[in-house]
Amino acid sequence: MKKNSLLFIVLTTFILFQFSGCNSPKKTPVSQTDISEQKEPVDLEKIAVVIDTDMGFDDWMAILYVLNRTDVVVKAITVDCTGETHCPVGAENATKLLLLAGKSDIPVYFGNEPAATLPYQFPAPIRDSATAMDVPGFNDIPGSKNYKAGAANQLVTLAIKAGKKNNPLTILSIGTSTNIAQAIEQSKELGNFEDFTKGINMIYKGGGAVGETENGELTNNNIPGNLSIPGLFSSNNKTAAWNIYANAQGAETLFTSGLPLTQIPVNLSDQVKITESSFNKLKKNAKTKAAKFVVSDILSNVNSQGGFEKEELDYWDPSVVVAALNPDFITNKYENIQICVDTNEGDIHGTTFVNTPSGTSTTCGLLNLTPGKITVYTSIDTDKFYEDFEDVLNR
Ligand SMILES: [Ca+2]
Repeated sequence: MKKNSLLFIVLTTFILFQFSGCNSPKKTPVSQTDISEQKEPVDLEKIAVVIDTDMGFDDWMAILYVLNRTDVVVKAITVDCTGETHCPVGAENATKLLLLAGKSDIPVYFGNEPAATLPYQFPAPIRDSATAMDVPGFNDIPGSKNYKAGAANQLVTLAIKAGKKNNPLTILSIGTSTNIAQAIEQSKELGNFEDFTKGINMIYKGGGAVGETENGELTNNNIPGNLSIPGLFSSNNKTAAWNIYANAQGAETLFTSGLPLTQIPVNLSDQVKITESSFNKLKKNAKTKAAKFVVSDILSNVNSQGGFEKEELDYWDPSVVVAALNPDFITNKYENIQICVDTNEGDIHGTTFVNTPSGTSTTCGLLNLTPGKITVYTSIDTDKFYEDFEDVLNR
């Protein structure tokens, strides 16, 4: 943190000096590349991360947590415009979060909304609320224009660059798979998919759901989807979860790409509830701007759901990033799993199925399977989650 802040001050001073007027002495222009070369020694000590987010209320908390991790350097935030937020407002909101965290130097890029995804959008009130980001005090933070279109293109560029420096990226995917799927397609079209792959250490995909365990193996029995939201959305589809459902085709492109992948399904996220007691502890101990923002964020959502007695909120995306960055918190995981995504129309659209080794299920029969072996985290130590989440936010 200290090292990073110092670097930021040095860079900011340097950049301000560059633009401070014509009366500065003549000097050799220093390109953007030279600046990033200067960052190199610091970067190599840290986990290089890109946060791919759809800027929902839980994404905001997850982003602040990642930004506060002293062992992480966030290379970019890519905003997914197919999920909970609308763009480009979602990208501008990301710049406000960065300002709040004192990290305005991190670039923000936003993607697009493919026409094929329109029938599967998140409910309009959720998207409107995520876009308005009406957390008390937040909209007083000045917006910045430090964001651009072209999220997929930037993912390709950043990954190839990271691969060449032998410091491949960890991608925290907490929205739909739209940006990553487009990056995969673009790099294949340009013939540099191999270089793109070299630049990716691991993609942690938050979302989807897995069925019950039998004889120590995952099955497709009773998959706990999360599409139905009381008062907002009802569906006969009981097995799909939103991050996959909202762009099932994109998810399939990711899952079948062969890129290193760890799925963190809602089975894990649902274990970490936003309870009144955990909230009260967080509120009591909140010292930093980040922690105080998270307290306001939770409170405004709980109030809009009729209070703690009625709300059913989980730390969805925070649990994904905490799990991804603390593998020692994981209490149950399955390795070497093959998964397929249902992209057909119908009541199981967007469901992720496991290809059960016993072969009892033909669910994946006609669907495309992951060629590589993926890991699925299904359980987290919730006490460690609450403790770490609070500690890191207060750094
Ligand atoms: Ca999200």
